[in-house]
Amino acid sequence: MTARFSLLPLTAAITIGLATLGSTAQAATEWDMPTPYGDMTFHTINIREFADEVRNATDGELDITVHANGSLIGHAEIKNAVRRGIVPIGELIMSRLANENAIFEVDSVPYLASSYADAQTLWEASREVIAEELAEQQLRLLFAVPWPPQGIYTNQAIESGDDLKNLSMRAYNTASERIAQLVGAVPTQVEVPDIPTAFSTGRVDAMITSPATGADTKAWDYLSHFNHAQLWLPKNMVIVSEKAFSRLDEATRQAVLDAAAEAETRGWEMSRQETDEALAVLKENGIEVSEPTPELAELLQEVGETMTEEWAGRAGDQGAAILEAYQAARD
Ligand code: PCA
Repeated sequence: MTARFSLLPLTAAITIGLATLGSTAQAATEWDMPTPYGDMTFHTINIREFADEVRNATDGELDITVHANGSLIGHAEIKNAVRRGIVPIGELIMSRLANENAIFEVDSVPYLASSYADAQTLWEASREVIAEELAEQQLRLLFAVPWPPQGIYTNQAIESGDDLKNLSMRAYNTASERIAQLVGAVPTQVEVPDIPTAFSTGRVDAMITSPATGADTKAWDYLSHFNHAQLWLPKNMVIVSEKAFSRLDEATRQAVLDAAAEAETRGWEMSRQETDEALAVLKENGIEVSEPTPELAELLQEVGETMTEEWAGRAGDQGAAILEAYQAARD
């Protein structure tokens, strides 16, 4: 008994001694990074690779842990959590901030930029304005990567707009909500992790998203058709709190910026590849993949024009400047 009591302080002394020794080296900075999206999503794979690169480049001095699936912080809260310093860094879809400023949803206007080349040009034309807008909230934009082109999942073939009327359509931002309204469907916002339940409980019977998210959520379990309408390519962005960033030493800041630039280039490439791969997975699992019929294409073009006008009205001078730069770069 006595021996045991006398051993305890000794163990504690050794532990304290080791901790003191260790503290001569600078303690690593640990950052938690929430994302709303799942482990298997290419975006999540890409940001984990970003975290690995930062860890390697800084010899473990900056250790970023990615928390997928909205497990740490829900999508609606991620931006404010970074702004308030609850977490230093996070990923979210840019267009989720549309109600703060319409420029954040410039990448979700139907047919404004629906190929990778145009999406890239639009990003170059809008990046600075968007980064400035975030900087006003002490947020630094690190990088942005698009989802594959958005299409429409249903349980029957869509020949014309009539087939979309009154469907209860899952949406994820104001643009997907608006397009649903304009084709006569009824939009319901549902986050990706909640998609399977929303279908199995009958809350929704159609959805707007990418081949990637359809494959990730096993759309074939509850849907039969995908219309590859290629409406727009919405982007995820990674933002860091300026306060947390400025606390890093110079070399670590540079390592973050370098890894961010690489993550952006890599992510765009992953997204392109994912489009083809996910379309193949959908087909393999029995989803009928088709392009819009001429009637549907015409309707979606009209809806696109309406939404472009509505967006330009909301986005004001900043929006006009983005459109001008975009058109000039395309000509
Ligand atoms: N997947 C995400 C955003 C766009 C996409 O392709 C979603 O469906 O919410």
